[in-house]
Amino acid sequence: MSAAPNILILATGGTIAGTAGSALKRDYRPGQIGIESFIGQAGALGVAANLTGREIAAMGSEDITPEIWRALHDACDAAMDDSQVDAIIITHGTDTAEETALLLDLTLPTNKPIVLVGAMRPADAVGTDGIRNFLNAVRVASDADAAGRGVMMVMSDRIISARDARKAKTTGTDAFKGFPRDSIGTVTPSSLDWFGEPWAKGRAARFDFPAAFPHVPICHAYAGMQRDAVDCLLREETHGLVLAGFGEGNAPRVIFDRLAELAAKGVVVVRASRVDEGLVDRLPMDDEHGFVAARGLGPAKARILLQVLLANGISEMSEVQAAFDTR
Ligand code: DAS
Repeated sequence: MSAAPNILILATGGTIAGTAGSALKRDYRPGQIGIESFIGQAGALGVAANLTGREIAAMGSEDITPEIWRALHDACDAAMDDSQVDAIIITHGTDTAEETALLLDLTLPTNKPIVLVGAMRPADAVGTDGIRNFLNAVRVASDADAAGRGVMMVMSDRIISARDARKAKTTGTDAFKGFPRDSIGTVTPSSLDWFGEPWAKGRAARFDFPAAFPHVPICHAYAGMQRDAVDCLLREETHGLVLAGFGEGNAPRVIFDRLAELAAKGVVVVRASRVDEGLVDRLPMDDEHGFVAARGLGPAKARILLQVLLANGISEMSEVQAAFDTR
């Protein structure tokens, strides 16, 4: 990487680009500020990187679509082969950032750093976290040791691996947590510490980006649920389902009976948990019924991984389990 790295910024909107128009207003609109504003602010603060912006979308990430995911993926993929680009930053809303991050992590190589960054406060809020998070992302993307760690998220002075990251609070600038690894480094605009060596240096894309995203519903567990809680989610083309179960991926017997019927018909059933944190490990019932244990992935990310696997023609239980076991 040259002394002043060339960083491509792919903007998608979110709160980081949001404005309220008044610091005293409760609501705000995401995706209002162009990426050039951040690039200008970074330049005025003396950041030693050549930043080039490109707008992929200007939206709240709750509205993200497979088409936008594809545009992001293709832009990153092209940048991986472009000798004029050293690293990529994606500005993104925080609501679905963990899903986008994991999807890109699974479908892109690791030869250049890719950093997702967002904010919990709009750009014109008192004490906005956007510009600090952005400068932190530039710091990470500029670092010679950043490649080979897969896609990363930078929020509240922490670097979290895509596989580990999740939004764990509705508000507050420290909304993101990592599990099983809390964070893989810390960063401020003036400092950077990695907790360990890159573990995925030179890794090729593990899976093809889905030509189409298969229908994979999430069945959220609740006390007293009945079979129809599963059945109302199914379509003819449903070949995968994620259970957001109680505790360690648990559910009422009537639900497991229904899921076992589906698994016997070839639907890939992944047991995850509605609980915020913790592993869902394999149990004897998984062997009995052909279920998959989501391990460290929560329901939303388990769904992304299952969609990628199904789209890549992987549906055999042990192969799917291996993908959930592999970091
Ligand atoms: N508006 C939401 C989003 O775009 C929240 C955010 O960005 O933090 O995901």
